[in-house]
This record gives sequence, C-alpha cells and structure tokens, in this order.
Amino acid sequence: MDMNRLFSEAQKLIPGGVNSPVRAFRSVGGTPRFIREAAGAKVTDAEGREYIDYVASWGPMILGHSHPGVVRAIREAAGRGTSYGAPTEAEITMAKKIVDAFPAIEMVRMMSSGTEATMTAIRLARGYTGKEMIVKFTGCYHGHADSLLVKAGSGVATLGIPGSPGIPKRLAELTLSLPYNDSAAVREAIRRFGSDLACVIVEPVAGNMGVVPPEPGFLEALREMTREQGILLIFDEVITGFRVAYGGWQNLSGIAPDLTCLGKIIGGGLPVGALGGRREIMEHLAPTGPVYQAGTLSGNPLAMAAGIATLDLLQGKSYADLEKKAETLCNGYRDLFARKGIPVRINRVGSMFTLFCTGGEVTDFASASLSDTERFGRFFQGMLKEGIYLAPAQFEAGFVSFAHTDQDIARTLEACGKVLDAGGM
Ligand code: HOZ
Repeated sequence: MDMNRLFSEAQKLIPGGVNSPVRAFRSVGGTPRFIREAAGAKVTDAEGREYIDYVASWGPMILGHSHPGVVRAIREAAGRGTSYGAPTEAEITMAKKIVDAFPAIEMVRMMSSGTEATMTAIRLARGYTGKEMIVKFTGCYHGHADSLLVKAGSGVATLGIPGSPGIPKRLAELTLSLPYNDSAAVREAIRRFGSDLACVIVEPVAGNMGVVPPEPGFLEALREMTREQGILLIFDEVITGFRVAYGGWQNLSGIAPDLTCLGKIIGGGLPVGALGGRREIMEHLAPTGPVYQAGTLSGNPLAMAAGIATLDLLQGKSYADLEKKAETLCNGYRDLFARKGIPVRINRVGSMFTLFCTGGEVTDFASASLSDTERFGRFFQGMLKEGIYLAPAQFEAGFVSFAHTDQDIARTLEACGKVLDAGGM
C-alpha cells in the first residue's frame, strides 16, 4: 500500500495522521512509515520495505518484536478472555515480580499507560503530603497529564510547544520546571517553596530530551534534600525500568525514591503502566485510602501475560551483552563522524542512546537544544533510505534490543558511512 496515500487518508481522519505527535515526522520531514509488521530487530513498512529498528516502539521491545515466547503468552491469555474488570492471579504475579526487582517498591498498582502512572504519582504525592506544588525538570517528559506538560521534552520539545493550551494557568503555576542536573536550582526552589512542595519528579536518566545521564551526585542530592523536607521523590522509570538493568536506575545507583513510575517494558509491547512505592504511601490510594485512581483495563490479562513473559525472559539475559552492542554502535558512529570532522555528541546509558547534532556536551535541555535539528533531519532521512529506522526526532532516545545482531550493528554503521560519504549533512 502506497505510503503517501495512507498518510493523506490518515490525515483526513486522525489529527496529523497519527495517534501520537512525534510519529508524524514533523521535525525530520517526509512521510511517516506506516508499519505493516515487525519481527526481531526489523520492522517492515506498508510498501514492503524492511528497516533495522532503533525505535523499538519507543522502548518496550527490549526482546525485539514478536518474540515467540511473548506472542505465545498473549495468544494463550487471549484464549481465556481479553478483559474481565475483576482481579486476576496474573496481577499478583506481576506485582511480585516488580516488588522483587525494586527494593524501594513494597506495593504496586497496575494501570494502562505511563501517563496514568505519573499522573497518579503526582495526585498521590499531593494527597499524601497535603501540599500542591511540584518540581519537574525542563526537557523531562512524564506523559501528557496537565501538571506535567510544563517545559516538557519529547514531542512537546520537538514541536517547540512551550506549554499546552487547555492546561489551566493556575494549575501550571503549581509546577516548577528546573534545569536537569542542577541541584543548586533545586536547593533554591526548596528554600523558597519547600513548605508547599509535594514532590520532585525526575527521569533518573533523561530519555525524552534525548538521552542525558544524571551527573554524579545530582540524584543523591535530590534524595537528601527531599528527605530532609518531607517532599516525596518520584523516579519516572517508564523508560529506564528493566531497560538499564533488571530493575531500574535505582538498582544501579542505590538511591531509593518514595514512588516509582513504570510502563513500556513491563507490558511486553501491550499498553501498561504501574505506580509502586512505600506501603505507607501506596495505601493512601483508594480503596485503602482517599486518593482516587481506577481503570477498566488496569491489570489487563493480555498486558499482564505479555509483561510476565517478557520479565521471565529478561531474567535469563545478560544486560552487559546488550550494553556491549550499544557501545559498539555508538563507538562506530563516533569514529565515522570524527573521520568526516562533523561535530556530534553521542550520549549513551546502557542500551539507550542519542546522537545529538552538536559538538558540545549535552547535560540538560539547554545544551540539548543547541543541536542542529535540520542536520539531524537530513541524517535521519539518509539513514531511512539506507534501511535504518531511527527515532524521527532529535529529542528522543534510540534503543538497542536483544534481537539486534552484530550484523545489524555492522549494517547500521555501513549505512551511516554511506550517508556521510554522500555529504548530505
Ligand atoms: N512519548 C513517546 C516518546 N518519548 C512517543 C510515543 C509514541 O509516539 O509512540
């Protein structure tokens, strides 16, 4: 099926032709690939062209697409019914897996998206502390709940939208957005607003302004300052959960947040979100407590089956091997660009990476924004022509999966070499 025809049909029926803005290729130009099928590290578009995929559905597909073990689990679950609106044993299994993997999580509530998880985390923090203001970091993206769409990353940054109409100004005023990696700014905000602050929410490794790692001491300082002031610390590990380790960044750093938001990988490619944390806080959620949260498809049996199968499979895998592949890819990119004298900055944490079209260090949204997004667009288009599917926006993470082979990495670097040789950048 012709891609341009699909896109123009889609645009008549769906705003922008897509059901999530960054898919629209707005910042890189051209027509979005409509995907027909996917297996392993490859996606195939509606015209039958195959690509090595580094989007991985924006993170969830850490085992690759259509992993037979995950597909089997979904099929078997579907045969027993697709939704009951009643509790199931699979939800206990999933909760146990999450609690076992995260030392800071004693209880967990399953939901249907990462946005629900972060939105509920904020509501719970407000309900638990009785305070209303929150701190987030500029360029971090925590889904599209009203309180969190202030100076956000991902599509909001890509489209250059400063905030969003529809969010009451008085609500947005309760959100302070501070520079990532700047603990002095947090100290000052706490000094000024400490008694009104319910929580600090952070992506422990930023993934939605492109990948930006936390500087040594930043998260530790957040933990110390929030604990001293009775402010809840929320780690949004929707991307990093089971991506950087079996567990999350908190397992690697040894920092225990009060609440943790999860999604993506724990659903094995099906819609999912989860909020976990200390029992005493979590029990403020209804029905044990007064903070309301609910969902018809929460703990959906298909999502639980896919998630449980994914986590079981991940337990037998080596994250060090996964990281090695990403390291080879990123080192290869660095060499190729250096040989041409084209300035780029490649940030990588485990199997997440971003190639920023800037020569300087990228440590926060201000430095990420120095990227030449037009140059990125040209690189993206060149790679796409060579059969490599990258995230269609500068301010996003790329993901290497267990399904990527050494040949896939080599082919990707070969494609990059061709794009650079062609001189289009
Ligand atoms: N917010 C996601 C990227 N950080 C994009 C989700 C999507 O378009 O699927």
